[in-house]
Amino acid sequence: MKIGIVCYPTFGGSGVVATELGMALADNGHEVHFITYNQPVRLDFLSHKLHFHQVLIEEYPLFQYQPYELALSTRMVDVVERYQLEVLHVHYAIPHAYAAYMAKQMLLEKGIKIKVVTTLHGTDITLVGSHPTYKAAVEFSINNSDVVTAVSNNLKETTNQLFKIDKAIQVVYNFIDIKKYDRAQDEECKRGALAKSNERILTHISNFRPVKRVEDVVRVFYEVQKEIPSKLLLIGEGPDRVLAEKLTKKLGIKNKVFFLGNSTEIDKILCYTDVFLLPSKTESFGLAALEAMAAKTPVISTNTGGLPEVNIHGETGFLSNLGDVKDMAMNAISILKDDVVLEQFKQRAKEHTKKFSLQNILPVYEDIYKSCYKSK
Ligand code: GMT
Repeated sequence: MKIGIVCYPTFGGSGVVATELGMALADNGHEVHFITYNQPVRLDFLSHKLHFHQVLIEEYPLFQYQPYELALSTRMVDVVERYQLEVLHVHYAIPHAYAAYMAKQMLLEKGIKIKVVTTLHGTDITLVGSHPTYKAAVEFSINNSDVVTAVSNNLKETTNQLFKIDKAIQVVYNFIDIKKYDRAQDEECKRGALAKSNERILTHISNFRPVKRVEDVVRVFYEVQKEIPSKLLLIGEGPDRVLAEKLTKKLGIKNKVFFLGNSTEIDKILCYTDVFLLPSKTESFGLAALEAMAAKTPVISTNTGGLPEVNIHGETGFLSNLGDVKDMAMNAISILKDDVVLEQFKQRAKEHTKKFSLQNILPVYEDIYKSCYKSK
């Protein structure tokens, strides 16, 4: 099939999922066209099956805000027509689903039919999409997509609570290429560069937005390091990084915390990790937690949003109430203090990721595209 993928090309989970999906589809013989404003960060190769079409914005002084949706839908029309695409799969509703609807209408005028699949990722519904500024447009573009998917049951329920949705939302879990993480584990893991042999390593990866509660990460670690010799790795960039840095100074643990910035080698970093921390305010799925588990890392997280569908309490890690730093620290210590317990959690975390393997989820998306094609 010929599939167009529209996403944010950044380190955010929706862009990562879209990019991994596109690469896997191309590997399976489909022709995939990414339509984004930059080459997606995880798109590490292009081929005759994998294309990238940049959305360029004309700066014009009249506009306080450049009309990105117009440029995006125009580019979609152009690429669909030129490469005879059959499906447009847009990740993150805002503004992609809306732009795809416009592209679909413009193409119809030309006698070209295209199907639109919209995947809801989380903040496009919970934090941004339901805001009165966008709500009507988001609701309209969800209802006018041919197929709508959500990355967890919780996100599906939340979408139906927040919007008047008149079509069935299909849950398709996020997925992971487990083999990639196995390869990183097999290679030499240069853990010694970051911690002494008796120290445990805790890691957090995110975009450092307020929803991630990075200060809670630091506070949990503060409690843990009192009992267990350990180091904290913080991966990613974002507005709350400064707050986290300040807090490490205030708590006197600056020399035990490493801020490593954004990375395209998450699999390699995770191979050092003993416990992954994700104390988010909400998380529709928690792709970072799944990536950690694929690298045999138990997860200490909140019990919000879709996290209980990914992290199983007492099995792959632990879930705590939002903000309950003491409970999260106690749970982390209970895993980290004993080699045997740690190994059991590691094994179970890894085992659980099979449910979310690329092999299981890719055919679900392929069936969705096929169903669109049949109903053309
Ligand atoms: O986590 C973020 O803030 C980024 C955001 C995105 O869309 O890139 O992540 C959302 O989508 C991910 C992929 O489906 C999910 O794993 C994240 O849980 C979700 N984030 C939130 O719901 C806060």
